[in-house]
Amino acid sequence: MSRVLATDVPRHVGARVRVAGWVHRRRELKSVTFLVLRDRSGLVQVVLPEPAGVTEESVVEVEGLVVASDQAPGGAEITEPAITPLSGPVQAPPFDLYRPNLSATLPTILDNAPIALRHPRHRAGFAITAASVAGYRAALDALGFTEVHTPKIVATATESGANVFGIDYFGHRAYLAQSPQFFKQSLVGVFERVYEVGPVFRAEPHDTTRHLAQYTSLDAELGFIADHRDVMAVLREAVAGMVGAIRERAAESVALLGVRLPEVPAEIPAVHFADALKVAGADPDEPDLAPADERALSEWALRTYDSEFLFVTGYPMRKRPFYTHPDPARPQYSNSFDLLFRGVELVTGGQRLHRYDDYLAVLADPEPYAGYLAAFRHGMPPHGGFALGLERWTARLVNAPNIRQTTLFPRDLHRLSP
Ligand code: AMO
Repeated sequence: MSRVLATDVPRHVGARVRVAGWVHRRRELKSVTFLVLRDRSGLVQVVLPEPAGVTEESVVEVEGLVVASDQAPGGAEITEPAITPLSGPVQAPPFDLYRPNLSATLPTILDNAPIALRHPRHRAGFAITAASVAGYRAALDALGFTEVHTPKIVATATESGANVFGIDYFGHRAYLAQSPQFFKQSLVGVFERVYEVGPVFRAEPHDTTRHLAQYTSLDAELGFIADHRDVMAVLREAVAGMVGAIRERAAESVALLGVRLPEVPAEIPAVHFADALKVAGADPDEPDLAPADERALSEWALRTYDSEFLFVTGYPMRKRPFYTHPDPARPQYSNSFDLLFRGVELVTGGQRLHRYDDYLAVLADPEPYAGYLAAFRHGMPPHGGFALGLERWTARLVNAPNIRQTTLFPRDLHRLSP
């Protein structure tokens, strides 16, 4: 008899089925025992006339008859079960997984991540993450992008030297990649349009609710652009694809968590950095936006444009990495952008320098960048790209106050395990 998923059981009323999963909850009453079984699809109730002899989180196979029941989740339950234990836990779980919410602090939850993640609400956030990535891939595939996989052990820092992890590489100094920036640019010279979904590493010395030492970066880079606005248009499609895929593939998780999915405007509103400072009431000489400014700008975009997304364009050149293309009309500003979503910076991107001589002009010592500059020696089109922080995205969607809640196994200043 082939295995039926828990949530499909109600479609088999009157028939015998075989299900398999974890004992989510065990309730022994005087003359009856209820087991709730959990598998990847959800929950199903099993009813026995005697004590079950299996503890919570035991892994079992159950064969039995499906009967309709108004009281059971999904409207049906399994009766007359034959239960085959596959493995028994050696220890009770550190918290009751059947309660609507885990009653434990975040550090305890993270210390016990392999078990805490089994909780339906915790798992649901990661189903939304997975759907988001599927939507990202589908949207960019449809726009002619090629998915690439680039090295994570690299010879030079890409963003700034400040937060790079150094490693010993066969006796040489090497680094964990802070971003696939140089590779994705080089690969525009090959494929014109590339994207990557992969880990990046930042030695973040600050303990914040939105920074990790390792996170998942959704990168893209495309050639033959007029300026950064062409990149912003692609990003809009990618984000719309992510929201669409969540709606299609993670509807149950969205419902379970009460997630309100955002509308992605056909054209996401944009404000220039100089105006953004005014809107946020910040000092006009500030070279960057503070987190409080980003929150103020998001509120303003919601009020003014009814949009939960806002582009801030034209950040000052002095705050952007060396590969950034200046705004030809106002060279102290750049052809770059951030995308704010629900009060935080979700994406950074922009147009890049694409002429070899422009790189020689901005790099004091081009020698360490020889590998990167090879592409530019041999002709590169005007190009640009962006990177979206995946864990931040899900955190904003599910309204998690801490990015660690939407990271399976977070890495930060204090945490390297599990
Ligand atoms: P940037 O460094 O701004 O840009 O990173 C892009 C996006 O990644 C997310 N992010 C983080 N998420 C979790 N923990 C961190 N420590 C962290 N740092 C950044 C944010 C951010 O918007 N190469 C450029 C991108 C480009 O221009 O294509 C870059 O890496 O959501």
